[in-house]
Amino acid sequence: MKLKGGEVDAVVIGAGFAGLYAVYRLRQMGLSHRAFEQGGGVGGTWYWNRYPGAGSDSESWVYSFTFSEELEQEWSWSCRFPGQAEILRYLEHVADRFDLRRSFDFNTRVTGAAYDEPSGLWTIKTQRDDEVRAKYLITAVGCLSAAQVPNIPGLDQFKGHWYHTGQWPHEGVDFTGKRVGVIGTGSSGIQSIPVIAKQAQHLTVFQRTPNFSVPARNATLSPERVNQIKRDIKKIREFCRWSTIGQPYDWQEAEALKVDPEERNQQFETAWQKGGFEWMFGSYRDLLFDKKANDMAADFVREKIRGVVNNPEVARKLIPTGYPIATKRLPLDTDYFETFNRDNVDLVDLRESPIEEVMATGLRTRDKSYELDAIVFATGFDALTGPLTRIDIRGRDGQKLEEKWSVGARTYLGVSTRGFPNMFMITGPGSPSVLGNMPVSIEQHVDWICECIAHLQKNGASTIEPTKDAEEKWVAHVQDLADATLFPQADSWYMGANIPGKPRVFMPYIGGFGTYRKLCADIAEKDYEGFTIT
Ligand code: NA7
Repeated sequence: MKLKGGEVDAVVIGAGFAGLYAVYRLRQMGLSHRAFEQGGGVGGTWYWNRYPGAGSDSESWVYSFTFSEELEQEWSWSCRFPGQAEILRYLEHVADRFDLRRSFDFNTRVTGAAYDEPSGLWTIKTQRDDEVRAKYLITAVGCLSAAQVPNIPGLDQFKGHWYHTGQWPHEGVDFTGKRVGVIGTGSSGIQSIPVIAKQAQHLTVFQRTPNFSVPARNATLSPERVNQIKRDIKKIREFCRWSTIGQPYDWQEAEALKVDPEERNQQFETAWQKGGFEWMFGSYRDLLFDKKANDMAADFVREKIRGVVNNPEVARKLIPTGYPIATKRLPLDTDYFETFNRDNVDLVDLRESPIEEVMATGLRTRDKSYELDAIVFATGFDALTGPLTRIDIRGRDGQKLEEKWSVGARTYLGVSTRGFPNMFMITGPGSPSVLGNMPVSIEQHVDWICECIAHLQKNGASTIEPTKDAEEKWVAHVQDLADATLFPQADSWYMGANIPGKPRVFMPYIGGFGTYRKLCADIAEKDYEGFTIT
């Protein structure tokens, strides 16, 4: 076994937004550290998700770091919702500007991390047989990084090429003249389908659950708009930090059920024309709590779909029913529903006719065979827990994280889990993370973790971990908050429902970014209430 790194204060896993900022802060604190990244470069999500149409659904000027005023003022975004290439360029710029790359070993997958009780150190191992010991283990592995390819019989016989959106070839894929099948209509499917349709000879969309989607209305930013944003950025950022989903807007005081129908429709329509998440999350405050209110928003979108899709039978198949709007992650789109009016696009409803097998030449559902040259799996991820349980993480007494979480993720604040001392999870399950603007969540977590580590170092403490009581209460609290909403009514990846056999538990904290931020700060203030520090 090579002892490449020896012993350091902290090991960071991942080089996305979270890993980059964690390394930046650790360096500032003067703590020795090593960081590992499976990919060949920085970027995390934006390194891997290179599928056509991939991009952020948060506005560019808030989907970025706030820790450096210079960085914020120097960097200019080209448009409202930046694409993958631009975000990756940004993260590469951040890595270079702050000289962060030298902390990372790239192309290095962490395979395991084990806590050693006598020494109080973690031993981290990689697929290259590196071994490094660290007092603190910081996971920056992302929430949606464990790609999920469904186990469809026959995939190995397929003679064409197949791809998962989250593991897209770096050289790109040319679908010109090809018959392409896309499986999945979540955000990745909805972003990629319109782009693939324009290139492919023919596109067949295999849809299991129809999705609601709101127009993004992406647009380039004029120099005047960029300057205005830069002038106001401090105020905008502060608003995001304390808002419900880390965005520059929030729920209104008004409730859908209490305003008159004309006013309500007018408001929905105005926001629809503006585009973006604000249509939902800057709207009536009862939309995710009251089914009747939610139905009003859902019906508005259903009507829009009917209005756009020419063929009524196709429209019927595309119209979501059976779950409240936005309880599955709401996608933003550019001409998604319009794409089904193209002559070269067909829709297959898998609820009527499920996929039975992949053949050498395509795909067969119960009723029909489809000849395909390429298959795109836009089938999502083992969200939140997957990126962590795919690493062999073992805490006290050799307990496996995967085993501990076999009944559902158990954390305190989504940042720590009992039995795994000094392990900090950036945006882990039980934190708000995926319910809003990720960089806002990430910065808050990294800052909190680093301040916690500084506190431990200052006090000569050797370990920190949650008490049994605090963890149990947090798990129950996360569940109670979710149960007060409509979210548990959908088979979503928030609920683990997309992974066969995964416990059906709502994973993120839904009490709001601002509330959570305050809670974390109060806990730190009260000498890390709910944690045992030795
Ligand atoms: P999602 O949102 O999990 O979407 C996956 C899609 O793939 C969804 O439509 C699924 O249908 C479908 N799916 C999954 N497994 C199958 C099988 N076995 N057969 C047919 N269809 C299937 O993943 P995305 O990558 O689009 O988005 C992930 C997040 O990334 C996104 O929410 C943003 O936060 C960024 P289902 O709805 O489960 O019936």
